[in-house]
Amino acid sequence: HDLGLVAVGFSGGQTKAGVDAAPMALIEAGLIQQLEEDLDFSVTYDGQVHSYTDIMPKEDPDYRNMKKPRAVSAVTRALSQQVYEHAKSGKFVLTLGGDHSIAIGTVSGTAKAARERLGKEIAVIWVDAHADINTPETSGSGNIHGMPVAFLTGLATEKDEDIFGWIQDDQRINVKKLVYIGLRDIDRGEKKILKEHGIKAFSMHDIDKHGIGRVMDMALGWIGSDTPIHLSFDVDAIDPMWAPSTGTPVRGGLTLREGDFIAECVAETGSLIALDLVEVNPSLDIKGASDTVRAGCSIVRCALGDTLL
Ligand code: DIR
Ligand code: MN
Ligand code: MN
Ligand code: MN
Repeated sequence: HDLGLVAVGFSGGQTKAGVDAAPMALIEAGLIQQLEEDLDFSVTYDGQVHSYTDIMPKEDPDYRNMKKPRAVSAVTRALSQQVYEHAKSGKFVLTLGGDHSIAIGTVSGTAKAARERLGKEIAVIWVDAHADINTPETSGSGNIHGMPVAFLTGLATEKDEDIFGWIQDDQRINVKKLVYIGLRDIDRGEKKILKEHGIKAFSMHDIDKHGIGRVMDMALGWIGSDTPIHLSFDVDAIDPMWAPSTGTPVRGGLTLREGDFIAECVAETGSLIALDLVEVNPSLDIKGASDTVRAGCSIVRCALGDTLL
């Protein structure tokens, strides 16, 4: 099987430096080798960690409360095209971030490719402590990594082509085909959005109540078989006990095994077409950086079909 790898060294969707160093840390930990030698993937990789310096705007003042809107827009627009091209040629697309704003690029790319190749709407499984569904108006921080789902679902739109106006209908996703797992830090405005639009969400409370096994049955049952799945995995879904090196850690998260189990269950469906691994920041909690990188590599391997037995 063929896999297209995109390494995105971008941190502009939030304010902490260092998340741009994650792709190199994951690759140096042996991730590509593990995919090729242990899991038999044929990996297409241009050998670069993209930082998109050539397309960075010279000036980028706040707009509608968003920080660095033109930079995030330009990077995700270019990334969307890269992901689209891999997916269009039938490759599984693995994107290593970077902060979670990059999912505007990855999901829009696979959504469009799946419509063209398979004639289908994709489902998105968003594994995260956060819902990342703020609109520019509901966001308290102005950080775009808290907004990607709003732009991808069309809950947030903008005419200016340089500020996400490039996103077309065929690059968007259906709120009914979105499922969250691991939520535990949701803003007031986000709660309202989730409720109003009937968005399927499994919080840590649901995992405590039912166990991760039943939660995965319910999550995958909601999506149904025969639907291509894009898994967007924010490492902060994992408890900081195991993945401390991330920008916005939240206690009370998934165990290391629950994180891997989610990825294993999605892999078992045979419908996974793309995976994002985001928000690993090796410069935060230096002592925990190698654990966090190992957790990230493990999630990727599990999502790509690695099994315990
Ligand atoms: C918060 C935090 N909801 C925001 N979001 C984070 O800034 O919109 N997302 N950390 O990953
Ligand atoms: Mn996130
Ligand atoms: Mn998060
Ligand atoms: Mn975050």
